[in-house]
Amino acid sequence: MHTPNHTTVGIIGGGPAGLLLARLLHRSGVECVVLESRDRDYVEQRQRAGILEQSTVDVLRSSGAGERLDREALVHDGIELRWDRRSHRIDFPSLTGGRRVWVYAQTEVCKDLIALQLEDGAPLLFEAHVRAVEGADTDRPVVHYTHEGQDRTLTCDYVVGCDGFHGVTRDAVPERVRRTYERVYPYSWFGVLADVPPSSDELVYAHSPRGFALLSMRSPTVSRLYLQVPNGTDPAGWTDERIWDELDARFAVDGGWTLKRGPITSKGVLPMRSFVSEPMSHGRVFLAGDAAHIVPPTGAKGLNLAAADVIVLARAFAELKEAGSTAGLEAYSATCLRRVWRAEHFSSFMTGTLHTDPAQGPFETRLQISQLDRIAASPHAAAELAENYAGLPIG
Ligand code: RFL
Ligand code: PHB
Repeated sequence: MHTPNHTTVGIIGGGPAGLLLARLLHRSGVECVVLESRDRDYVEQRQRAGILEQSTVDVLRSSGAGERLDREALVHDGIELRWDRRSHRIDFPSLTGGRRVWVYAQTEVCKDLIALQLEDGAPLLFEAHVRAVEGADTDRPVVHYTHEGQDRTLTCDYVVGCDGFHGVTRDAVPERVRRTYERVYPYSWFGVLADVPPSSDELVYAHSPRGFALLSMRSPTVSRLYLQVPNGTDPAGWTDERIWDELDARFAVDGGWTLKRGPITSKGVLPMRSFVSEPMSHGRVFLAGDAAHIVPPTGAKGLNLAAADVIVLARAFAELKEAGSTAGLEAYSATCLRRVWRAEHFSSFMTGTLHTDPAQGPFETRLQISQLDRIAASPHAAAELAENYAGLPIG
């Protein structure tokens, strides 16, 4: 592939944020190049998010990436909460004026966006590792990267860092203006994929004396399950039988319910973090998605926040092209941070309400139970959860 040495928008990272941004810019006629350090297979197979909000689905559809999603995604109108051997269903449409969520894995979103981009989109280079972004304060920021064993540069009018939490673009925002906010949780999620139909039609979030558990799914025949485990847990110490026994114990509910067991095809442990880096732009460099913020996965917000960022940014670039106005770009950081902090609060609330902190005593556990009882008893409390989970409209 011809590798350009100048572009309007240089996009670092070909995860969901970078790929969706490239799609939206391409649709508005704004030139861009995507540099992704991994190979295509890796990006398409990386197991991560599973839940899409209405506004994420809307943008995928309007950008032409909704065809397979509309055929294969599972539409969910609610989630189930379990605690104290009881359960309560949160109904999204009735509590939110008709909003719902879609179960469609991040792997599938990436596959759809990559296929479209390679068919008719802007250049997308795999195995192009960005080493540094320089000149955020100038009108020609430069991206230094390595591709096919050669050191190259890409000069840009603007650079967008969609390179995730471990990316390099955040370093282009000078220390003197950067503020970071962070919380690392004293537990991790042990996630497994299993070749067995999901044991429930909807996701089940369970609080239990043994710790949190989540039942999710990838398709009518594949289940995705998570267990709270101590940080540093080695998956090798967990046989399939031990995993199923532990899940069984944590999902236990009065009135009978059976967890279907099947062969486990993948296991992985992920640490949990809340993180925000402000501002989300400096000069001509912008940050989007996990490059700027991380949420713990209990609220299913990470991928949706990444999509919301790039929707705002793509609009701002379209406004620049059509009207010559930089107002949208200047407002980008403040606009996104309002939604980011709402999602940080909600994700932290869901995490704190459903997990067992190793340092927590019986008093804190009673507070969690009281909070869950309140959600079951009050449509107002339930609506607060439902609105946040199903996603607020993008302003
Ligand atoms: P990504 O997906 O990390 O992509 C960043 C890309 O940048 C590349 N990169 C570089 N490329 C070039 N040069 C460099 N120097 C580079 N450094 C990095 C990387 O290879 C990668 O391809 O960030 P992005 O696009 O911002 O997307 C964010 C989402 O991936 C993330 O927020 C979600 O997966 C979070 N999340 C969930 N979000 C939801 O909305 N709903 C969920 O149900 C949900 N479940 C989850 C999750 C995250 C999880 N993990 C593993 C953290 C479940 C899990 C288990
Ligand atoms: C998932 O299916 O991977 C998933 C679903 C909901 C969450 C987190 C992860 O809150």
